Amino acid sequence: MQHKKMKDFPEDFLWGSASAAYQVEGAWDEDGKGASVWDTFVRIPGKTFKGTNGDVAVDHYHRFKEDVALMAEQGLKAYRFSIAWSRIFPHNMNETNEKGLQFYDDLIDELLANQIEPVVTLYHWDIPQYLQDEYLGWESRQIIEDFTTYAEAVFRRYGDRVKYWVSLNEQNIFISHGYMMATHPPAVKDPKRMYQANHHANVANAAAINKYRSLGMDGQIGPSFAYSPGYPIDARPENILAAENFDEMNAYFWMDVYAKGEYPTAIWNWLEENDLQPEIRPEDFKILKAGKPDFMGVNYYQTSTVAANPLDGVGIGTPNYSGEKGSTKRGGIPGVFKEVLNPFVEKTNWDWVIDPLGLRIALRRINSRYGLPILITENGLGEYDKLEEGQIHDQYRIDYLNDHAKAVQEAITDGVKVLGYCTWSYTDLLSWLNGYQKRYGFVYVDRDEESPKELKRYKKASYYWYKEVIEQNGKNLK
Ligand code: BGP
Repeated sequence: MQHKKMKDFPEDFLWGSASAAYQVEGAWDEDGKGASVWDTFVRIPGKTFKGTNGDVAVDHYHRFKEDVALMAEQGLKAYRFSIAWSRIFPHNMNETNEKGLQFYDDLIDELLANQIEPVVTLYHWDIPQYLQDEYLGWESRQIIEDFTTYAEAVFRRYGDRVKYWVSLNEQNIFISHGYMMATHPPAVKDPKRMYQANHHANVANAAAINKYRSLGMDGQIGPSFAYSPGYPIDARPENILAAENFDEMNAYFWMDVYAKGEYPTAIWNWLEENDLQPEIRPEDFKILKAGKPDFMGVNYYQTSTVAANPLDGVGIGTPNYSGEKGSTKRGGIPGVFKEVLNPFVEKTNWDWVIDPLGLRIALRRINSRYGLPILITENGLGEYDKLEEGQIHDQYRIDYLNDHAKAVQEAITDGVKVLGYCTWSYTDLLSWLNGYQKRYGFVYVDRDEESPKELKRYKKASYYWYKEVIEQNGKNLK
């Protein structure tokens, strides 16, 4: 629908930006930190772009004051970051590491001193390596207890100051990449194991939310889901059904569990038919149903366009991790759907679809299906940036963010409750599989795959643009 008049962004709207521990901190083995699965995975030859790792990343661990000062100058209202579990419990689940705890105390205090709301992610993919070694991490039910223990420790430590918590970041991504595509740790290709690990992650997520509630803390908690709404390629009924399949299997399969504590019927049925259903204990549904989040966190980058795929049709595809436009090989699930090219939308150099209206559609669908408030926990453009005489003219990023923020305003005008908008990312950082050349930040960090150089920070054109958006509470969006 088209509106005659747009609603304003709410006065307390969280104009934010985001990062994740492994992608920014560096200091991978300092101050008592233990190894995470990512510290190990990046050392396997051929796993990441040009063998890049987060050993130094953008050295946020040592430079967080400089980074927060840049946020403050920009007027940022919220900063979403994640805690590295292996800084808090480096060697086992019985002993915490005071220096690791202190780092996040200092970061949170620095943010609050600058009127920046901390939005804290408990888990952004970096499970301690010893839990992987001891019992295969997410594949064991023991993870439910251990994740809850870790969550409780950080709730108790920071809960007086942190009012927004993200439980799991993109469970759909770390599970599918970790256990189906083998592109993330633990690099397994086994759908049966994937669905079991995924079920444990669901229960762990709900158990952490339940723990938060039981502590009676004053704040909000929810997961961040990577939602790519599905479009049918055309109006042929079989393609409409393929799009339904896509959304049920790739989105509602997770979000229904978060919001309703149930698996969608058609997908559960498909799992049983293929003998892929996870083992579930009767008490799991009690935990899942009680663990309904306060908000749905959404990481939105793109939409997916799909068509019908026969039982002998295409399987898993190959994403573009090189930045060579057009190198993606689209895949699908035989008998369910296949991804196809949408001729109506632009793409980035990494073949990610640019579709701002898709964000409004995503917000509308979540609102209709779950009736939960939404916190946009990531949205941004990964591109090559050029540093020219100390300046970065990233007009393409300004256009991208402007159009997406405008789509958020349209969704708000549609009646969707949106708590905030966190761009990905604040500074440039390590892109898990794409090295340092795929940049997302408002702040350029001068380093590349070959060398961390001096890690000098430069404000991009988009930094100044977002400053104005925040000042005017979105009134200057075009
Ligand atoms: C999300 C992750 C982020 C970030 C972002 C961009 O899936 O939560 O951590 O990396 O995507 O992805 P990429 O770095 O692959 O371009």
